[in-house]
Amino acid sequence: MRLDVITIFPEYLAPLDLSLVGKARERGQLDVRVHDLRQWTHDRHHTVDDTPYGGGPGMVMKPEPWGEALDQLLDGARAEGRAEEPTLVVPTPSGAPFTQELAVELSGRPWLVFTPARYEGIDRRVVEEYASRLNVREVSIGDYVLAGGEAPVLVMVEAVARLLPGVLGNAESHRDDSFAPGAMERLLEGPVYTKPPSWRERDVPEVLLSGHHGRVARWRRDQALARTASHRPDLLAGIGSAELDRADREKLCELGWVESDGRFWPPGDRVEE
Ligand code: 6GU
Repeated sequence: MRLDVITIFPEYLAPLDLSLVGKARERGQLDVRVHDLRQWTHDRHHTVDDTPYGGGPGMVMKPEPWGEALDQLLDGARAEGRAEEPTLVVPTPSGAPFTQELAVELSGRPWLVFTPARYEGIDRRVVEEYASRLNVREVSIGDYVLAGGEAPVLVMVEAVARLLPGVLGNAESHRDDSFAPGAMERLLEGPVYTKPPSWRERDVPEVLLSGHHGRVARWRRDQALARTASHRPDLLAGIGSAELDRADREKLCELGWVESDGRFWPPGDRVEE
């Protein structure tokens, strides 16, 4: 997979040399290219921003450097005989949520171009221009505001890279991911333990030492249900009883959830008359 990042802070992307992404690059599984947007400016001050039309606070990124940068990447690839067009990923707090589902979709593309912005964002015409020719995704990583899109790019690249074939040591590692798509496997992962069996008088739960695979699996599922019910009740609310086995239903009842019309609802959610 090829990844391009166009930014006014190329140094911000230095972590892409490290760890999982860095190793994938060394192995040739990822071709990452970080570009300084200012190389596509032509004035002495390498200006990338200007005041917003219509007034208001802050500055807006000018369209011309982005246009020249993107055109050069696209033309260069065409000249090299690359058949595929990139997917353009535009980080913005007003984008659609970045989810595991989107990470999976992006991991199936041959080429992603990220355009992290600073200031109040990029002149709207840039997205319009490229959306007429490319697959463009405007994406937010959560409901909070960051100073720029570089940290979101690091987040998204890590989420995508670990899904590429051969990047994680073993493909099994994806299977239990919280949020990995799959029948009802939208539970948060429960706690994990390793040696020693007792640390500061805190013991590893007995069942994990028991060697009973069935009991271990049931315990883990109960922990996942409890954690999801507590931290992300939205993931469970309205879940159909048919997706739950008897022990799941008992666990949810124990946690105060209420079954009504074949669905489960959080404690305190009034069932309307
Ligand atoms: Cl993608 N950018 C910025 N600036 N803030 C964000 C974000 C993106 N996602 C959440 N907050």
